[in-house]
Amino acid sequence: MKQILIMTLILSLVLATVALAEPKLPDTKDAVIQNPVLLVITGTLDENSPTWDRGYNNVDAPDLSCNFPLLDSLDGQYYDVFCVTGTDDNPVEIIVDAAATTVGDTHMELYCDPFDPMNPLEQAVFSDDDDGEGLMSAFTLEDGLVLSGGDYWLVLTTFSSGDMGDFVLNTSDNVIICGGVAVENQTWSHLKSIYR
Ligand SMILES: [Ca+2]
Ligand SMILES: [Ca+2]
Repeated sequence: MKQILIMTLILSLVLATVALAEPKLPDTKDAVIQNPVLLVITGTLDENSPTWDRGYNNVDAPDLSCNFPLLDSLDGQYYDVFCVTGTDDNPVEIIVDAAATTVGDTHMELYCDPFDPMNPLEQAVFSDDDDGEGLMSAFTLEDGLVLSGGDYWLVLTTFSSGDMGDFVLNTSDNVIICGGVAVENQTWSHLKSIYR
């Protein structure tokens, strides 16, 4: 009887460990941007960045009703967040520029407004780990993500906690910063000061 109890305990611990671990799927996609780039978003993740407990789900189907099924994952990643919206009813592209990014393994989420980093599994529209070049993240044309319905919050974060570096996101020409700010010849810090 005692042996059965110990075996049950061990099995429970193994199952709990499995449930907490996010699977790293084989990297079968290496998307690069197809449409002209209008908006370039840059940033840095380091010890000055906020942290959150990001979710994940490798389903390639955005949910514009804000119920994308994010699952609990590893905790404590640095993140940055940007308000974006779409200018037409065509799918958008938001793709990490692998050549210009020094973060080793990016993760990207999109949320409806409001976005609450303390409740990272709520309000989600989409998520991606590795659909860009190598381990970079990408929302691709094939994903069918249309952002004409209002303001959304784009989160750029890392796969693991402690990862740092610079990142560059290219977006197709139908993505703008919330409020319709003209982006040409603007620095990102200036744009942030407008909507924050
Ligand atoms: Ca990744
Ligand atoms: Ca990839």
